[in-house]
Amino acid sequence: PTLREKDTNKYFVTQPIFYVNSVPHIGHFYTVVLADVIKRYAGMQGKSTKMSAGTDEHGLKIQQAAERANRDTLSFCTQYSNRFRDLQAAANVDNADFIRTTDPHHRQAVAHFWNVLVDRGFIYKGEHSGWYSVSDEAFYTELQVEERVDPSTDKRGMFAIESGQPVEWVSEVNYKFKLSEFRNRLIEWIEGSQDVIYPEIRRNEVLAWLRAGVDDLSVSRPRSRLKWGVPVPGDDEHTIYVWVDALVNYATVDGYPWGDNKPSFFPPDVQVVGKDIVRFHAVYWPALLMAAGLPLPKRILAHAHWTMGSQKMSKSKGNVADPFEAIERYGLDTLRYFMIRNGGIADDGDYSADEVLVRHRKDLAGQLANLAARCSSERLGVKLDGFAALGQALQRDVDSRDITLHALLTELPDKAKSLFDKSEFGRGLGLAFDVLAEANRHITENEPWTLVKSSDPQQQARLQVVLFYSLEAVRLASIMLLPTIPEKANRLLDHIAVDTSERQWVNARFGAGWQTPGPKQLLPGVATLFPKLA
Ligand code: ME8
Repeated sequence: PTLREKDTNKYFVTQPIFYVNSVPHIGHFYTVVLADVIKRYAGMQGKSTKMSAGTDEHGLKIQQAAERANRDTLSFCTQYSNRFRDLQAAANVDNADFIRTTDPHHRQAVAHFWNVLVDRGFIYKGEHSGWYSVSDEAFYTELQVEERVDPSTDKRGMFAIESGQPVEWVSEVNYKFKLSEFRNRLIEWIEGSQDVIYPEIRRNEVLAWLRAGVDDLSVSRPRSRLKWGVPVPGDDEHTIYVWVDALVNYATVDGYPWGDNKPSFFPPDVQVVGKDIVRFHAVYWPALLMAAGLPLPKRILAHAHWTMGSQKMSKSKGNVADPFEAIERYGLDTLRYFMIRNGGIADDGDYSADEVLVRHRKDLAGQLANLAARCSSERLGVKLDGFAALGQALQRDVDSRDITLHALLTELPDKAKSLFDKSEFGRGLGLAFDVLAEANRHITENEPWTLVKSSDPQQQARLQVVLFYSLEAVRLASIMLLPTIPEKANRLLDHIAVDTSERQWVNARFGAGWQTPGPKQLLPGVATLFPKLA
């Protein structure tokens, strides 16, 4: 039986579930925020949204980490899981369903999923030899490893080329999944749409792997080696491979197994992952879903990584940033804005305290809040006669000084949307800030503070037009910033008295803001929105 499709208005965004062998760092924070921005942006377009998050707690990596710490495995997991749960709240994630793979209902769902694969004939037992990386929880072939000296220990050893992690030779009897049978269907799926794997560099990478050929996948480990996981149903001597277990979370979080009911939100509309785990999400996961007869995700969004000092972040080098500390120091929305603006989808971003401060000072305080303050009635001492008057003033006067800004404001929403739709939020916001810079130039040139002193009716009319442009620039930029800096953008919209019902994406249209007679007074307080940081 095929599953009935979910309602088209439902929009499901997933975060990867994080390993509980260490505390969250700024890279995890980025994934979390990016997923939240995508979800909020969909919500602004009237979608009913769901986000999943959680922790990946089984497998050898966690088992060994708990052993090293001399701790009970589950309480070890709980301690770190809680830190990732805290991160959701600290990042102001809009309502995520948080799942732990040690939850009993998830463990039952994994066993069910396994049985479906067995029933449909995609699991068999076989000899497996290969190189295993505990850190990556992945098998590698001879071609995917190299012998070299580990610079941190000076010892020779074998390492995975792609991740740089040490590997060990393993030869054992495992259950295997007939991944190779899905090669052609996977290629068709990816080639069938430009977008199922984004960005293109990752899409090409996945197609190249598939074209080179795929082997069947080892999906269990002998219990003697791996105890911490879900036992293979009917064979306690084997434990289900942690990645199969982990990937199933995206279904369990929506109530899998569904039986005769249809899922509410599955399949995911966007699955946010880092570029390090593309193979698992763009090859194994869709193949497992095809095998189980379940619908495929609409899109895998693989973002680039954060470096520090242009180097891969690593605890041993000491170049890891703690997101909780950074939020404390810069304020959440400033950090969210910096990560989204500077963080890449295709290209790596470099995390630096100086750059966070520059974004805060130049963009948020210098362009956005500054423009809002410059056109505010308290500063100018002008009484606004309802916003409708501003729009009418615009109809009457076409002034050559307005042409550039007029065109930019008119084009901005569609241009930004085409980038936002690809989750290129940083680039879309770049356009909004270009327009804010032009709006600041425009207000400097037109000097409303001089116009306000004149009693000439023409000058008074001109004042209304100038204010109209500035307020529209603030309004459009604030609406576009809502997914990224929800708290501050809402406060700006309060400041310019935009009704809460007019903060949807459809309201981001030049001139659309002031059709209802607005209030006569702008709220104070915009100057302290992005206070000076040390
Ligand atoms: O891979 N820059 O968990 P994980 C940006 N449990 N993002 C980064 C990053 C960096 N430097 N480092 C990590 C796992 N990330 C599995 C996932 S999903 C079914 C199972 C982000 O704790 C990025 O999203 O190692 C990456 O994919 C994720 O954290 C990996 O987190």
